[in-house]
Amino acid sequence: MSATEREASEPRETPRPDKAQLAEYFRQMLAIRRMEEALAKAYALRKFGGFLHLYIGQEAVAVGALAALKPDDYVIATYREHAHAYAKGMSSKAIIAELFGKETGCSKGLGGSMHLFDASKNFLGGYGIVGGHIPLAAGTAFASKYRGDGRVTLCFFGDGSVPQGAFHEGVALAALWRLPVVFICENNLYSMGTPLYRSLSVADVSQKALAYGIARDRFDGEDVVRVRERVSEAVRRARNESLPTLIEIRTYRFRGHSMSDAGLYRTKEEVEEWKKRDPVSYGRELLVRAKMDEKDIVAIEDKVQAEIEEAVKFADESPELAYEKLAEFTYKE
Ligand SMILES: Cc1ncc(C[n+]2csc(CCOP(=O)(O)OP(=O)(O)O)c2C)c(N)n1
Ligand SMILES: [Mg+2]
Repeated sequence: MSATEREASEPRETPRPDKAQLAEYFRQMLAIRRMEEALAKAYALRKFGGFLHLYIGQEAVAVGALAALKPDDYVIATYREHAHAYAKGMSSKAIIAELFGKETGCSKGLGGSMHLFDASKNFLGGYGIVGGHIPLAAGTAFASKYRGDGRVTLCFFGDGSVPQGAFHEGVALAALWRLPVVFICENNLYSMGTPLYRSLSVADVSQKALAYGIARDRFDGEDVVRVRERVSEAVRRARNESLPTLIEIRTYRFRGHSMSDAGLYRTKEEVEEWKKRDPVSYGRELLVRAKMDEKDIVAIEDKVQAEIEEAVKFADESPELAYEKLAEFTYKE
């Protein structure tokens, strides 16, 4: 099926985005791409250490899915969460400074790459334990239902979470208690160096929804508009009917699992094949098709470039947290 045929056969309850919305999705995806490229460069220069898991190649998933939300809704994600944090409205300055271990970072430089967090934006992390945050998403959704605040929780995790007990516990409770949560499995075909077929007996992750009697969906994630439309349906179900959905979005990371991955478990040809479906290039293509002037697209690209350069400079020049303050944020007085 061609991309156009696929688009034609897809549901249309969510209105097609206008040119300004398409431009905003492209801007966000490009900013995330440039931010992570800058982070990779800084890591190579040893400006910071620890873990760094890049999202490059998957941008349309976070941007499209979060475009389906209201600002008050909750988002919770894994250690590959820079994109989700940015799309939830956290600044590139707060994110980059956090990775650089600076006081101006969103977690005062004490959390780092895997622990981005901003309560004011209802972005609840950043979790390093595979699958460990899935029951937490059931918890925030329970809180929303209990309080009647009308919020939806979006929970992102990888294919590696699905065989974990915590995944099944979280989804089972969400189903039983009819919680307003959307579980999004970003199936990038690998958990570290382990291909899907070695970790899951059923390749179609969305089928796990059948066991719990909840709605499911499954589609490819390179088109930001498709992601927004399909996730919007699940968000509506959560908000209007207080029912959970499990969505599997097939995607691919272009880089290694983390910075220390030599990538010996997959071929160069496979990676190149997936790069032809680059979500950022596709987002630009959508703008061309919407007849946006080339100079206006270039203006977005220039603005993004300037934003990221300024954010890196800001992070470079920011101070580290004073030694005496370290415990202030670790223990409650
Ligand atoms: C409970 C647990 N087991 C093992 C690990 C080590 N680990 C870190 S990432 C990862 C792979 C997870 O893959 P996936 O869920 O597919 O996400 P992806 O990295 O592909 O985005 C593993 C096994 C961990 N962090 N937590
Ligand atoms: Mg994976």
